[in-house]
Amino acid sequence: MEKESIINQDSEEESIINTNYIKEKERDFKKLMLMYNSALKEIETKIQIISDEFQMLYSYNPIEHIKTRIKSPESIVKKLKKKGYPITYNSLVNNLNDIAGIRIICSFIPDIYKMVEMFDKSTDINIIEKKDYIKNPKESGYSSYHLIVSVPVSFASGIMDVKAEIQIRTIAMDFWASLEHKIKYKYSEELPKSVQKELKECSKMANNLDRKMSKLGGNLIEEFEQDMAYNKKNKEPKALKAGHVPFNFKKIIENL
Ligand code: 0O2
Repeated sequence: MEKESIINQDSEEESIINTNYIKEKERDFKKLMLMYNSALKEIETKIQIISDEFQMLYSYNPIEHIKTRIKSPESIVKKLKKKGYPITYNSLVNNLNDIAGIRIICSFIPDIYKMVEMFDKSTDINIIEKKDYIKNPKESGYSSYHLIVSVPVSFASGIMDVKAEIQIRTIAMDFWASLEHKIKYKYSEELPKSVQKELKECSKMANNLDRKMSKLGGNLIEEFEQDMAYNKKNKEPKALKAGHVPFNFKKIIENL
């Protein structure tokens, strides 16, 4: 099914540069939101499966919590205007990747990369773009790992690929980003330079805290994988760290 068929064709001339456009075409907007909401449900289920798989494989769940959101009409219009795109439904579908957003909060930094690896292996989620703002933080100090993805969603009228943005970050990164977002709201104009500087300082502090905690926590998943590789090579059990449950797929399959 063509993307345009779920929403009415709207010429660029027809567009009205304010939120009234969305209000006037409420029915189309509802259809769009149904599409993005369905994509969110699909992705959430997939993340839940990845999370269960982690729990089963490593007796460890790197996901602290998950948040989902659909961008508000005001925020959609603001972003389209900011980026100089036309305010139409076609433009919104084609130019914005984060109408549907999922945020995964992980415990430690290595967990984020392990999650990305799991998404890489997933055959149901198609990764369109990866943005590593952990290795390359934004000018503001913002860090997170972003994945722009698409998922096939089944509707009565056919299957459609819907785009979404997955933000993966630690608790410290989320703490900084959430508060920075709130602080930005206090100012109608651009943030004063002094505030920008202090926020950048705070992001460095959050980053140091993250790295220290990650060092203390160690790379729990990697350690477990190393233990497994050692066991395989030496054919004798190596003492596993607390919480690590020896896992033998072959044995489980044989006992089924
Ligand atoms: P909100 O509040 O989530 O609706 P681009 O690749 O530049 O064309 P885009 O979408 O600007 O497209 O990409 P980017 O910058 O990779 O990521 C966008 C989202 O990341 C933002 O969405 C925020 O959620 C988050 N983000 C990026 N930079 C910052 C920052 O400096 N501070 C905070 N707190 N969050 C940030 P929105 O739509 O801008 O906002």
